[in-house]
Amino acid sequence: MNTKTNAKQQTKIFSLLLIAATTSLIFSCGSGDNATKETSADTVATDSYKPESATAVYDAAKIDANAPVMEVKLDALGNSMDVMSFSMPEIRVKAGSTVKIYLNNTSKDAAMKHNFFIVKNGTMEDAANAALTAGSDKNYIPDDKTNILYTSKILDPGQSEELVFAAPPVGEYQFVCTYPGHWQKMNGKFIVE
Ligand SMILES: [Cu+2]
Repeated sequence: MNTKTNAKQQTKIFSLLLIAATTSLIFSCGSGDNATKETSADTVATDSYKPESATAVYDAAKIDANAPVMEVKLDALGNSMDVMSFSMPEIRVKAGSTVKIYLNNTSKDAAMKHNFFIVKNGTMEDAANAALTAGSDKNYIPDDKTNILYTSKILDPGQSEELVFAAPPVGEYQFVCTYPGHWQKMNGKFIVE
């Protein structure tokens, strides 16, 4: 076999490989379930990964009885909209734990009703607007919870409540009161590490 023939054969093999690769690419790029079945196991695993899935499968009510409990004392402070605030700017909890927040509305003014939401980072204003639309009939809890991980009911002045929920997946979130007009002053970082 001389060098010339060898090179020709290599070109032929390369062309065949190229056709095979192109064919597999066409299958990979197909849409729908059928296309997914045609592809290799590796590709299926990649296709099934969705960035949203981490929180989409999160269920605050799914509490593991054996999980460590992290207790947090959080006060809603102030008797007017000018000075109202949460007592902590940041809450840190461990992933896999059960979170117990003792939320105490220390206010005395009738307008100082508060709640506690955990929302995806950067969505607290959207949550507050959606809560406003939901209104008092729905306890200021929006129907669409795409970006909302946890909601509490509204606490009247002087009321307190123990909020118990499973820690969300590792990440940075926001906690916020969505009672109308409160979100800008009543919010903080909720960090799961
Ligand atoms: Cu509030």
